Amino acid sequence: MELKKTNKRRIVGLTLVVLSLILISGMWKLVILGVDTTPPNFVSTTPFDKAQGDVPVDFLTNRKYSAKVTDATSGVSSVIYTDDVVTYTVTGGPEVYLSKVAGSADLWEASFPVDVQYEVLKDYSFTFYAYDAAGNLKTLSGTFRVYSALQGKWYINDVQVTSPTQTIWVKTNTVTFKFVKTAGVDDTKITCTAQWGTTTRTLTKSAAATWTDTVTLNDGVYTITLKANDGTTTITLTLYNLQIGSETMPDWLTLDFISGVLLGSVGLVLIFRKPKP
Ligand SMILES: [Ca+2]
Repeated sequence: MELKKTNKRRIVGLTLVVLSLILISGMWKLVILGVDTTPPNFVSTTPFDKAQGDVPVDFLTNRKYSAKVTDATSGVSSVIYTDDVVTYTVTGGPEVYLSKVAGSADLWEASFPVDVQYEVLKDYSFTFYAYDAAGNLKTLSGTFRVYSALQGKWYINDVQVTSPTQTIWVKTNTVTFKFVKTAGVDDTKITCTAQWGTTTRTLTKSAAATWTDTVTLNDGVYTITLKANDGTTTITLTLYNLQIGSETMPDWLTLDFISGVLLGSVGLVLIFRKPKP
C-alpha cells in the first residue's frame, strides 16, 4: 500500500514537472481562432457622393477627411482615402491614412496634405478603403462637389430688408447699404451691389462676411435693387420704397396731433390734424 501511494505521488509530481517545462519552454500556446468574413460597413463619410448633395464649403476650411466605419466582428483596423487630387498632385504618397479619433467608437479622420486644394463646383472622384482585423476590405467610391449656396441678410442703415414691400424710412441723407453672408463660398468670390435709376454702387468688404457702402442721397422715394453674386449665382432683393429725408414723414404725424379716435369695422383709426402754418 505504501509503495503504491509513493508511486502515485511520483507520477503526479513528474506530470507537474513536465507541464511546467512545457509552459516555461513556450511549447504551450493559447490560441483563439475567430472567423470574420464580413467586411466593415461605412456609416457616413466626408466627402460624400454628390447624389447626396454638395459637400458644404466648410470642408475647405476644416481640411479634414472623415469616415464613420463599423465592424461588429473583428473591428476596423485601417481606413484609407484617395481622390484625383491626393493621388496625382501630392508628393510622398498616393493615399491618406485616417486615424481613429480618440474617445469615438467608430470615427476616423485625417487632415488634408498641405498642398491639397479643391475648387468649388468641380467634380472629384474619391474612394475610401476600410479593412477589418481579419483583412476583409470594403470600398466606398463616388464623386464629390463642394458648394454652399449663398445666403445672407441685407441692411439699410442697420434696418434689415426682409421684403420688397417693406418701407424703410431714413431721416438722414447718408445711407449705408450692408450685406452679411450667413452661408456660401469664400468671401473673395462674392460681389455685392446696390442699384437705383442709372446708379450702381459696389459694396466693399468691411469685415469677415460683411460688405458695406455709404452714399449720400437726395430726399425722395427710391426703388433699390440689392444684388449679391458668388461667381455662380446672383441673389437679388428689390426694395420698392426707400424714403429718404425728413420731408417724407411729416413732423405732425405724431401722437401729439391726434384729434380723434374711431373704432370701426376696419379696426382702430387715428385721425391726425395738421397744424396751421
Ligand atoms: Ca468584419
